[in-house]
Amino acid sequence: MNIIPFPDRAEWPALLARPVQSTEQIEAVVAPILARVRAGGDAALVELAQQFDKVTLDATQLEVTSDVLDAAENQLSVVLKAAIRQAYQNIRTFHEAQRQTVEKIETMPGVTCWRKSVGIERVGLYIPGGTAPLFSTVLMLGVPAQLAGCREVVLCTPSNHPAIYFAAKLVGITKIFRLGGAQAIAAMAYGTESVPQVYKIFGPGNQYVTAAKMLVAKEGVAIDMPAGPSEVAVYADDSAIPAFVVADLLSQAEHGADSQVLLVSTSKRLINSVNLTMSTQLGKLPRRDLAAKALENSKAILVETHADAIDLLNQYAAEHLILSVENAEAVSDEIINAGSIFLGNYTPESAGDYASGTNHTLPTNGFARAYSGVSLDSFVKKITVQHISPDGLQVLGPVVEAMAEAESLDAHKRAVSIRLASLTEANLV
Ligand code: HSO
Ligand code: ZN
Repeated sequence: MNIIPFPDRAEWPALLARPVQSTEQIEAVVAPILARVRAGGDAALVELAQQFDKVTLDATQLEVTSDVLDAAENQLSVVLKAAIRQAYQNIRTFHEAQRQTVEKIETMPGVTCWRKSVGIERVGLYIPGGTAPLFSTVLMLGVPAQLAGCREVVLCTPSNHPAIYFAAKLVGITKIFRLGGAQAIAAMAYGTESVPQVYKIFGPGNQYVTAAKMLVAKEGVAIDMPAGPSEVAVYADDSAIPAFVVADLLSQAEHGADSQVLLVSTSKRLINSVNLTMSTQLGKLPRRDLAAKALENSKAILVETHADAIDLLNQYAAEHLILSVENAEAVSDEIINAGSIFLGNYTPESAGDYASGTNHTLPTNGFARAYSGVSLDSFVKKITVQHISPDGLQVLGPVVEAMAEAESLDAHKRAVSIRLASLTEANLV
């Protein structure tokens, strides 16, 4: 790791900056793909699968059949299936508790307002292919979609890993398409003969997938959030166990060469032991080349005081923040910017990545300053409802009339006055 002792506050922004990705070049590649799918539908998807993924399909093979989905179960070990079922249960329990009960609020006598949650009717989930089959992400997106009551949930993935199919079945997804890359996003955004059009698209992906999501978002399709490379920051003191810290840093680093890994401490001793232990653990990893690349850009920052550490971490706004410090829960109260926080020596990020119950789709790239991770809320819209009784309008009406008149919006005023007049007439009779 690159050890940075006591950097000046003026140096922090540069130290904490994420690599900037030029989106223009990627968008120039992605925009024509979107246009091709929009114009050509399934036929374009078939051509693009051949061109980019070297997969020969005809249009009838885009959708994964129920036989293939059912067969997935027999291809997995009993242990893995039990693990996936347990993770499913925990994620369900945590997200179920996010349901809010509808509360009718009387703001003035006879004036009642409330908000109801309705699942987004059609949503699309994208699960990338690549070296790690992210079936855990199927649970993280599929569970809240299921709980929200989304009527149609479509999944696109270029992977045919049986655990992806098994997880999809658990969360009740039945429409799965063998589609990857920007063309998968286009298919869900515009709809084709076989892929249903959706209103919101979720899920991770490479720069092309992210660019495609950003482009369709400009056209009015909602997206979960712009995804950047995954990140972890660990704040550790002398109560931390260096080997655990190393393991956590490496668990993030193995995601990809562009993963962001940051260690912050007031203890020189801790930073030195982490640094010494790193190579031993790294050497044992099958994905050590990727992890080593990510570590080239990693930083271990030594700070003077606890207050400095907190300020620095709040400035960085990590996707994942591990607090391996004494009184971790009290320290977490001082954190105002982070996607998800992990407390103490026995709470690895991996637990949240897979199975504790929290969602692992989280804001990267500093977005944690203003965005939350995916939750049940991400899959619902909230519709406000109100009812005003005749007595209610008598008290609220004059308020609205005065404001409408001052905004010079006479028709607004009349919509109230006409009713108030009718009530007065009714009273006179
Ligand atoms: N750390 C990733 C999620 C993940 N890890 C999936 C393993 N599988 C982004 O939060
Ligand atoms: Zn992970």
